[in-house]
Amino acid sequence: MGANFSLEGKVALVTGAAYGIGFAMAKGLAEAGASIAFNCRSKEHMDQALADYEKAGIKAKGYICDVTVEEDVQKMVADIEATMGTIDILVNNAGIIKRIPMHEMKAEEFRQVVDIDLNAPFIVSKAVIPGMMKKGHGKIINVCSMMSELGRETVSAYAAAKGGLKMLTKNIASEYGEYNIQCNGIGPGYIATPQTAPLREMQPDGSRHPFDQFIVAKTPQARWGTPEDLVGPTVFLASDASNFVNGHILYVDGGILAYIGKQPK
Ligand code: NAP
Ligand code: GCO
Repeated sequence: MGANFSLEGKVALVTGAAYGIGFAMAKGLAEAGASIAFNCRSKEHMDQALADYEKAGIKAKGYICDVTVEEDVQKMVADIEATMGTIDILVNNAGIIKRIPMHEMKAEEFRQVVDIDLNAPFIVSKAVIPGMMKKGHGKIINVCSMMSELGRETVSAYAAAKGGLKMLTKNIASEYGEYNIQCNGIGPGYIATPQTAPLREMQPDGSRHPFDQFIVAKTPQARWGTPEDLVGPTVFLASDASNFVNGHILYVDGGILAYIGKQPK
């Protein structure tokens, strides 16, 4: 094969990879050959994650570290560099959402979402970029969203943060391309994880949640995505196969952004 998708010998840090999308991405990177470091905030999630990685046959190094705390992130990155080597691949995956009508949202709640979903990718990228510059290569993948492009009711903070993350991606690509660092985004569509579980809850009458039905109708592939749907695109953007792809957002959405929607019957 002409393209090189192997991650043999690479060190990857995936933030928020205790479960959900981050876990699947980290597992996929490990299967392509990378050594994995990851973090999350809670000890309970960490214990479960370490057991899940072990069960998957992956030796992953876990850190309890909140991505919004710059000092802790700097310490985590320094420890990874000292014990595993320079970070070749960073996936800024950790994120939260708050679904609250904007006119009822407290400024503090808005700030918390922006802090985790936008300020933290800045903090973690800032921590790994010097090592990448020194080594002469690096891959940063920011986990964006449909809400990097679209709005909807109740997700003002999330959309503001993910729209900002799209532009941070383009700016990192612009600023560090000359150091052979590629920064791209992955924009997942609607993916079945704990974050979206409330949108898929069965109704008391046994019917599917209206939002669940709406998303299936809105997606040409007529289903929710799975975290595993994101693995191929992640490995591609982490590997030498994408060495001239920079500042791009790869939407992995089953076609949502291409589709005007089904005509009413
Ligand atoms: P999830 O199931 O809620 O998992 C989030 C992960 O991030 C957990 O491991 C969580 O662990 C960690 N985390 C949250 N805040 C953190 C912080 N401050 N510091 C460190 N770790 C933190 O979410 P997901 O659905 O997998 O989503 C992952 C990413 O994809 C997010 O950026 C999300 O916005 C984005 N996304 C999701 C979808 C979707 O449909 N699910 C679609 C597009 C984009 P702890 O709680 O232990 O910290
Ligand atoms: C929501 C969802 C989304 C998705 C995702 C779409 O409430 O609309 O949670 O925002 O999780 O980010 O790409």
